[in-house]
Parts: sequence; C-alpha cells; structure tokens
Amino acid sequence: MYILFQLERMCKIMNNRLLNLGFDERYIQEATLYPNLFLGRVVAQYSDLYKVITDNSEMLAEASGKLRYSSVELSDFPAVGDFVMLDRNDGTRGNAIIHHILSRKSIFIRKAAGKSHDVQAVAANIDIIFICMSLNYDFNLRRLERYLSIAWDSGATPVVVLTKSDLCSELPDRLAEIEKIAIGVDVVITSSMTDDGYKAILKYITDGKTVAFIGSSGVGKSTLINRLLGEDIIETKEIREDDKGRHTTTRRELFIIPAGGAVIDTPGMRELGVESANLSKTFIDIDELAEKCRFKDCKHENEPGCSVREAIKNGLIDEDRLQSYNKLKKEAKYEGLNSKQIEKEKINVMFSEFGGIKNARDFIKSKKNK
Ligand SMILES: Nc1nc2c(ncn2[C@@H]2O[C@H](COP(=O)(O)OP(=O)(O)OP(=O)(O)O)[C@@H](O)[C@H]2O)c(=O)[nH]1
Ligand SMILES: [Mg+2]
Ligand SMILES: [Zn+2]
Repeated sequence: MYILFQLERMCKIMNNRLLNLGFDERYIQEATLYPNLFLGRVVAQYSDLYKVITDNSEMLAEASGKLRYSSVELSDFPAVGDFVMLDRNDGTRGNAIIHHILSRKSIFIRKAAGKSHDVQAVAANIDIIFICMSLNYDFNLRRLERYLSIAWDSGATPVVVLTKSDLCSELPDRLAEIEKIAIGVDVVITSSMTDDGYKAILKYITDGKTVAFIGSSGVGKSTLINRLLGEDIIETKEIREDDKGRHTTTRRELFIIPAGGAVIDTPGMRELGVESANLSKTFIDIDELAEKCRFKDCKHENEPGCSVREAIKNGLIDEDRLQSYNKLKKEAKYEGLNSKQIEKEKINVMFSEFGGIKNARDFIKSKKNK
C-alpha cells in the first residue's frame, strides 16, 4: 500500500515536471511521428551543444549532420525552448543527437548583430513574452515599439514589464506614455526592492506555460527570475553608473519554476534588428486612421485629406510614432509572415491525420458532393 502511494506520488511529480516543461498534447502527438526517437526540450545552448531535458533525464546533445546541412538560417537550428526528437533518452553514452525540431507554436526572431544579417531565434514555443524595460535610463518608447512589432509577430503574447519602479518618481506620466503606444498590451510594474515587487508577473506564469524575459542588459531580468525560482540561481550584477550594462547573462536558458511553468532568461540585447514584424497590430491606431485618408496610397506626408496628419496635429498621435512606423516598415523584410506561417503549421497539424491540409480539403469536398 505504502509503495503504491509512493509510486503514485512519483508519477505525479514526473507528470508535473513534464507539464511544467511544456510537454503538452500537441508535442506528444507530433512526437508519435518518430516512434524510434525520444522527445526532449532544449533548455540551454553552448555554441554547438545543447542541454536537453527528457521525461527522465538531462543530457547534452548536438544537431545531426542532416539537420545542420538543411539549415539555411541560424533560426533553423535548435533554439532554447524547442521540442526536439533525440536518438537516446540518457546521456551516459555520450552526447545525444537531435534529429528533428517539432513545429514551433511561436518563435521570437531577431536579426543577429554584426554583418552577417543572419536571423537568430531567441526563444521558441513561448506563450508570453515579457518585454522588460526599466523605469529609469532604459525607458524608450521607440525601442518598445520595435520589441512589440517582433513580439506580436512571434505567435506569443507580449506583456510590458516595467522594472525598477523604486527608481522612478514620475510613474503616472510614464504609464500614460506607454498606454498610448502599447495598444492592447498588458503593462505591469515591478521592483526588486520590496518583497512583493515581483508579484504582478505571477499571474502570467502558470502550469504548462512558458514565458521569456527579453530586454536591454541590466534592466533586472535575471533578478526577477531569481525571485520566481525562490533562490539566487542566476548571477546578476550591478550596472555601471552610466547604466550601460555589462551583459551579466551570457546565454539563453530555460528554468522550471517550482510553483508551475517555465521561464527563459536571455542576455540583454544591444540592438534588435527586425526581420519579420506585425506592424498592423503594433500600430493599429495609425492603420485605422489611414483607412480614412482620402487617398488609398496616402504616405501621410502632406497629402490633402490625410487623417493621420490630422491626428498628429490634434496631438492624438506623436510625429515620432509615425516615423517609427515608417522606419520599421522599411526595415522589416516580412510583415506578418511569421505568424501566418505558424498558423499554417497549426492547421497542418490539425489535419495531419488526413495527410495535410490539401488532402483534408479534398476530403471535405468529396463529403459535400455525396
Ligand atoms: N533599484 C533596483 N535595482 C534593481 C531592480 N531589479 C534589478 N536591479 C539591479 O539591477 C542590476 C542588474 O540586474 P540583472 O537582473 O542582472 O539584469 P539583467 O536584465 O538580467 O541583465 P543582463 O543579464 O545583462 O541582460 C542588479 O544590480 C540588480 O540588483 C529593481 O527593481 N530596483
Ligand atoms: Mg541577466
Ligand atoms: Zn494619410
């Protein structure tokens, strides 16, 4: 009886661990396509090596030759948060091999720094993206618009996390500014100076969900995650006087939260290059006004009957916001493509038992004709 009880308890712990890691029905089902391989989740990356967790083990893994050669962009390689198919379920006989990456429900992508213009996956299969911005020197509305454009395209839901509220004396002003530009986005305020200063973020981190913290260096991402973990697992460091961070966190890493859910910590980003963006969601105010412009192809410069210019004149929209919109439009190679692709993949998974969407359509048609 006691053994049975212990067994039940162990199963519960295991199931909770898997649930908190995000192993939900969707991935378990997709994994059945590869009956000879094992399902795991990438929790950290060290250049070419990955730390992976499976249902009963943790091991190092590398991408298979085939996966490496078929990858065009950096973002085609495994990323932290990815669900992957491995050749083994324990690491006692050397590194495991990652053969497949399961289809991603969301992916936060940025153009990598440097000349390569490569596209890098920051975090995969996340439900919520915490865009962290500190309420002192880091506060910058134009940068926030940039983060939001990518986040809305990622397939995850953005939440703005304003950190270091203890260092800000104009909180109501800052909030009013943000509310004007982060349309339809939750905004939460945190401080690590009080015991409950991090509690506003708790409601977003629940069983089976994965959240990612992104933002500039030194805004307090790792400090918040340590609070969630209940102990100082991640190194945090004071930043210099001029608030230029030293990049304390150097790798992306996924942690399981004891109370439920998983979080991904990321190193502070110096620049955030935009490859794919959802501008119509981020700048919904401008898009809605643009529909009322006299000319369909209005550039909102000095055309007559321009509703956007009218709104700027009346102080409803800042000129800077329109410029930010134009700049991102120019920079983004794709608009709304990422999310559309993800949507298509979801549909394909849904219809996989028919052999994909095309066969599903034929099937529905044949039913109708009967
Ligand atoms: N006053 C104040 N300081 C904070 C707060 N949160 C974090 N800090 C301090 O800010 C510094 C940077 O915090 P980190 O958590 O390392 O910042 P990070 O965003 O993880 O930085 P990177 O890892 O470099 O990206 C540390 O000295 C923290 O103690 C806060 O709410 N108020
Ligand atoms: Mg950090
Ligand atoms: Zn116009």
